[in-house]
Amino acid sequence: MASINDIANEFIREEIEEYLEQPDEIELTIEMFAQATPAMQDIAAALIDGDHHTVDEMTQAALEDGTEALEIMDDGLIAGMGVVGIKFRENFIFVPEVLACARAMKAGMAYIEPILSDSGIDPIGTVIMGTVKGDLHDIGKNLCIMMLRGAGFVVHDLGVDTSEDDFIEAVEEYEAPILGMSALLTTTMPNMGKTIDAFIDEDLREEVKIMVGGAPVTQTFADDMGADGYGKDALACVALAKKFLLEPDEEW
Ligand code: B12
Repeated sequence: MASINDIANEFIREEIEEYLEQPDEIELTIEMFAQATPAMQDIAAALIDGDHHTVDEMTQAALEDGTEALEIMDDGLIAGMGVVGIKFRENFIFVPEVLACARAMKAGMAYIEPILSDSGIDPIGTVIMGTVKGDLHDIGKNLCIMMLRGAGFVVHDLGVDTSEDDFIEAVEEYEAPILGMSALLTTTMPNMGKTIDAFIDEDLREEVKIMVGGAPVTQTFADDMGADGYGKDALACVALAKKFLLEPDEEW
């Protein structure tokens, strides 16, 4: 088991000591950062600090040094956002600070995106992705889109606050066999179920495989609302989309 002294970055050590209270979260966070390189820890620290200029420069430098885009995304950007999420939940920081962190995340993702989205292979299928109605969170959805494009999918991004009708229209217009919905709020999660019901009402449910995700979503919730699959992260999102395509008749 790693200890806090295995983390090279002093700012991150202080953040963990000052803001994290739940033992399991402390343990997981220490494990996560202890296995990350000092350069990735520095990116995470700058993101937690909401410093988009530094995240921008460090991401570029890490790529130039030969670090894999996926490592920067996981060990730098997503790891940093994990700490931001805990501080926000515990009311140590508020929306303006989180927006600064989200801006820093986007500054890093701007370099990662073209790399992860460039599959260099022929398109393998079409996916419609959007964040559900009432929900403005798009960072996780955008990561999924990046990874799907990198795996060879053509993705039509409907953005945030997407209504049931917009999802239906897009699936019909692009004849997409796969739809992915993202939700980050417990209050907007039911809109995934409402969208699935709308597909049933329009007699289109059999035409499309529906996957769902987002921090509060669980496999049980996905099953209860009648989704075809749930993915916990962007890699799982790609794996699901591939399964839907290759084995469309399987139960998920
Ligand atoms: C950044 C953030 C914001 C930013 C969003 C910026 C943006 N452009 O997205 C801002 C500041 C705007 C914001 C606003 C609000 N937020 Co907010 N936010 C967050 C925060 C800190 C991080 C979310 C994030 O980006 N995570 C990083 C990404 C990479 O993770 P992810 O989204 O989970 O995505 C991954 C997986 O879930 C999965 N995935 C995601 N989508 C999909 C889809 C499919 C199909 C699949 C298979 C997988 C998949 O793959 C992704 C990549 O690995 C979370 C905390 C948290 N723990 O999640 C709170 C959080 C979601 N927010 C919260 C709240 C309350 C709000 C506000 C209501 C605050 C307010 N008082 O105004 C508003 C709501 C605005 C709205 N109508 O949507 C709460 C929700 C609580 C709840 N029970 O519902 C949280 C949990 C914070 C908390 N209190 O703990 N927020």
